[in-house]
Amino acid sequence: MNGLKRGALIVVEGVDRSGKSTQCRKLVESLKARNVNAALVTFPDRTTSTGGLIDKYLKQETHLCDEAIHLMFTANRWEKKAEMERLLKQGVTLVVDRYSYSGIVYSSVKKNMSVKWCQEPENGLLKPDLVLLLVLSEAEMVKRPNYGSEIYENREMQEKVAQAFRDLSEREKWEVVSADGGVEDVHKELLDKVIKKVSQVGTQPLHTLNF
Ligand code: 2DT
Ligand code: MG
Repeated sequence: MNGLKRGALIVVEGVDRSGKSTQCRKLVESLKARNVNAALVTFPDRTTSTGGLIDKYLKQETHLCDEAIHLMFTANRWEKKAEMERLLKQGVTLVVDRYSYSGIVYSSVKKNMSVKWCQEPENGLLKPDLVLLLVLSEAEMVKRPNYGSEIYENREMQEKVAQAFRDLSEREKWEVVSADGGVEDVHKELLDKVIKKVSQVGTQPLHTLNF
């Protein structure tokens, strides 16, 4: 035992416009300010070769069938597994903006895709120590109507995604946090949970996903 504590794998999930990216950035800043070694990881990572294809698909510049794009998103995570594992073992806490759960949820709300099929290729990826789900109330969703022009950015899809995230959060052990409040209030609530988790996982082994 070398006494080095590993970092925590923290995932933030939620629908579009729930403030995930802002909150993830702020979490990393606040952790660093408390001398916790931390880094931000974003999925999809649009900078890799699979990420380039995913970016084109999301922007509707290229078409891929549902199965193929699903596997691209998964491959995009597999590409980063080794680097993530190395960082965690070096003691870096990773704050991850979307992960396998976005992969499963966005694909499985399509009518031809079963949850079981969508989960299978995620097995073996690193298992998060904590999943934080940002949820928006119906009223707040209506107040944030300005979706972008990417393929999933429309009300119908977002409502299906929101429901699927709620279903998944009940089955898995997730912390559900309301994203209706101000940026700073939501941040405080998230940071509190993250700090607790970081202090717990230091000497615990890393696990892999096994749906
Ligand atoms: P951003 O808006 O966060 O850039 O996400 N998505 C994401 C999937 O369909 N499968 C996945 O595995 C992941 C990580 C959610 C871009 C869109 O990509 C969707 C929104
Ligand atoms: Mg988006």
